[in-house]
Amino acid sequence: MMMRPRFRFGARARLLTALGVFALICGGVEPPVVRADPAQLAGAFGSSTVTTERLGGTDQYAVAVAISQRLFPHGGAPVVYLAGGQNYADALAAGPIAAREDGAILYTAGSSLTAAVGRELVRLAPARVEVMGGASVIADNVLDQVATILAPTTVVERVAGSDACGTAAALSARSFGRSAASTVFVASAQSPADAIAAGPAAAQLGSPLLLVNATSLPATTAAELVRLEPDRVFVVGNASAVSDEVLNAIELIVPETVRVSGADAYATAGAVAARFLPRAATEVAAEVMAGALGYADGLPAVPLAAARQAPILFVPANDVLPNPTRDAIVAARPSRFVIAGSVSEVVRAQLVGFSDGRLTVPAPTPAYPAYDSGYHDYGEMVTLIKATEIAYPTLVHVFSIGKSYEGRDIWAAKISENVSIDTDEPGVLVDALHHADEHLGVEQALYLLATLTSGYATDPTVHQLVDSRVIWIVFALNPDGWAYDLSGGQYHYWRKNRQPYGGYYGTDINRNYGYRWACCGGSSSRPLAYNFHGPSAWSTPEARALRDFVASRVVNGVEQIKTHVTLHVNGELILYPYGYTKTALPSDMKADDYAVFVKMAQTMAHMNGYTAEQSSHLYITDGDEIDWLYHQYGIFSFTFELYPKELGSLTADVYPPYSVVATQTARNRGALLYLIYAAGCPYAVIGKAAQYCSGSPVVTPSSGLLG
Ligand code: 0X9
Ligand code: ZN
Repeated sequence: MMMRPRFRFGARARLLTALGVFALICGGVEPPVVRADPAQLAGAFGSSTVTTERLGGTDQYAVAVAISQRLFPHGGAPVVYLAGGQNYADALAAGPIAAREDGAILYTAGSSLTAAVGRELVRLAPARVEVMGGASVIADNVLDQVATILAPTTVVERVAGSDACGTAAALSARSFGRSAASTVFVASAQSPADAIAAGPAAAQLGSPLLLVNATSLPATTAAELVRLEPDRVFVVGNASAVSDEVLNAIELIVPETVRVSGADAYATAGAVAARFLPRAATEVAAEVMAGALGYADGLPAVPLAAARQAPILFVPANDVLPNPTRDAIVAARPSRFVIAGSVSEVVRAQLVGFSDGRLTVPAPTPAYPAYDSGYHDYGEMVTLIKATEIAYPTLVHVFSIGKSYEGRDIWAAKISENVSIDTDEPGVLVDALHHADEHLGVEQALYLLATLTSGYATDPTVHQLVDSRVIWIVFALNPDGWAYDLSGGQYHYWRKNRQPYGGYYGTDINRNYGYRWACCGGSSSRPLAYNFHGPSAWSTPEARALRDFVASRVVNGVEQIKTHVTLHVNGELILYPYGYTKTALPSDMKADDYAVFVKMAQTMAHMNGYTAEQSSHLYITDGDEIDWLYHQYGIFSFTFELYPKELGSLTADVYPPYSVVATQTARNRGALLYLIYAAGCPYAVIGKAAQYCSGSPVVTPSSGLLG
C-alpha cells in the first residue's frame, strides 16, 4: 500500500512563506513561530499576544472570496472547487481535496455566476475548475460562463453523483487510486458542520472524506470504501448525525471504524480538534453558524485551516460562546484566530480571552434548568461582562463593588467613552437582582450593556449618550440568593439574601436600606418572612456595597449619579418614591422633584407600555433602595417591575420563560436610554433647566428620546 506523505509542500509552502505568519508543525519538531504584526491584522486586540483576523463578508459568497484572497493574495490558484451557494452538500468532500491540491473553494449561485465570484475566478486564473454536483445544484450555464471568462486552456469539469454522497464518492474515486488512502473520514451529508470540522483532519492525514446519510449507507459510498481498502475509518458525528446502524455497516467493510463525536456540532468539532490537531494549534479558524445555510462559511475555510494545521471550531451568531468551543480553546490556547463569517465582537473577545487567560472557565453550577438555559447564570454573566470589556476596552471597565455575605463578587461595569478617565459627566446607575428569583432583571442589565457597547459605533443616540454620560450597571446585587434559587437544578422562589439570623436564612435587601428603615409596616421583623428587614438598617453586606458605591461617586460634595433604575420582576410598572408613605408629596420631597418623577415616569411608561405610579400605590415598603437614593442624594430613582403584568401565577410571574427575554428586554431600550439622557439635567424634563442646571451641559436629546 502506498502511503501518502503527511504534508505536501510546493505551492502551499510558498504561500506560507509569503504570508510569513506561522510555522508548520512537522515531525515532532516545532520551528519557531513567526507572528504577524498585530497592527496589520484587522481587529487585533490591544495588549493581548493573541491575534484575530476576520475574513468576513455579507454572505457565504463573499466569505468564500475573502478566504480565497487570503489564501492567494497574488492569485494563481492551481484549482478552484465551485460549490452551490444554495446547496453545498455536494461540495463537502471537496474541503480536504482542495486543501491537498492547494486550491480554493468558491460558492456560486446555482443558475448563474455573480460578478464578484467571476472576478475572483479571473484573479485566481486556475488551470482547473471542478464544479461540485449535478445540474440541479449548479446549472450547465454556470460552467459555460466559467469557461468563457477563463483562459481557453482551463479545464472546467463537473464532479457529480446521483446525490451528495455519490458526488463525494466520485471525487474520491477521481482523486485517490485503489488503496491510496490508509485512512478515510466519513460524515453525514445532512450534518455539514461535522463534515467541515473533519476537513482539516482529513487533509492532515491525506484522507478522502466520504458522505453517508444519517440512517443509511449509500451503495456508492460502500463501493468506494471497498475500492479504497483503508486501514481505518473515522466517522465524524454523533449517533444522531450518523446512526449506529450506519457505523456498523461501515465496520463490516473496514473493521477499524472509530466514531469521533461530541454531544452536538460544537462538541464534535472540539473532539476532532483534540484528536487530530491537538497541538493546535497555533491557531484556530473559528466560524459562524448562522442563517438558513448554517455552517456555509466553514467550507471555504477548510483549505485555509488545513494549510495551517488548524482545526475549525464553531461559534453561534449570538454572544454566547458554546462550552465545547470554549473548552477546545482552553485546551489548545491558540495564539491566532482566523474568523470566517460574521462573529460578534463579544464572541471574538471570548475566543481571545479564553486563550490568553483573561477569561477563566466558571464553575458549571449553579446553572439554569435546561428549559431556561438561555438565561445567564452567575458564571456566564461574569464571562459575558468581562468579554465585553475585552471587546470594548475604551468603553467598558468591569469591577466589583464588594462581596456578598457568602463572598461572591457583586459585579459592575462603568460605561463611558474613554472609560479609564474619571470625568464629571452626569452619572446613571442601573442595578438588578435585589431579589434572587427575579432573573429577568439580570438579562435586562446585560441587554443594556450590549446596547451601549455594540450600538456605540452604529447608533447615533447611543454614541451621544455614551460620550456625554457615565453609566454604571450593577448586574446582580444578590448573587448568594441567586445561587440558592438555582441550586439543585430547579427554581426555589427564593427572594432574600442568604445571611442567617434568628435561626432562619435571608434578609430582603430591598427592605434593608437606611431611610425610614422598618418605619411604617412596609417590611417584617420576623426572620422567616419574605420581606424581613434584617436586624438593623444596613445589616446586609449587599445593601452596604450599593450604599458605599453610590457614596464613592460624591465629588466635591456633589453626587454625580443623577438618575437610577433598579430592575425587578414583575408587574410592568414604573414606580417612583416614596414607598414608605401613601402621601404623594410629603415634606421630605420637593414639589419640583415630584413633578420630575411624575414626568419622567410617564414618559418612560409611554415608551415601554408600563404603568407609572408612586411605589406605595402598589404597597407600602420601608427601607427600600429608591427611597434612600432619593432622600440621601436627590437621585431620580425608579423601580422597574419588568414583564409580565400581574397574572396571579407565581411561576409565570417571577420566572418568565427564556423565549420572552429578547422581546421583553428590547422593549425597555427607549426607556433606559431616556433615563440616561435625563441625567444631563433631570429638571429639564419639567422645563426648569435654566433654574437648576445653569452652567452644566444639557445635552440635546436625539430625536425620539423624548417619547
Ligand atoms: O417589594 C419590592 O421590593 C418590589 N417589588 S417586588 O415584587 N419586585 O419585590 C417593589 C419595590 C417598590 N416599592 C414599593 N412598591 N413600595
Ligand atoms: Zn423585586
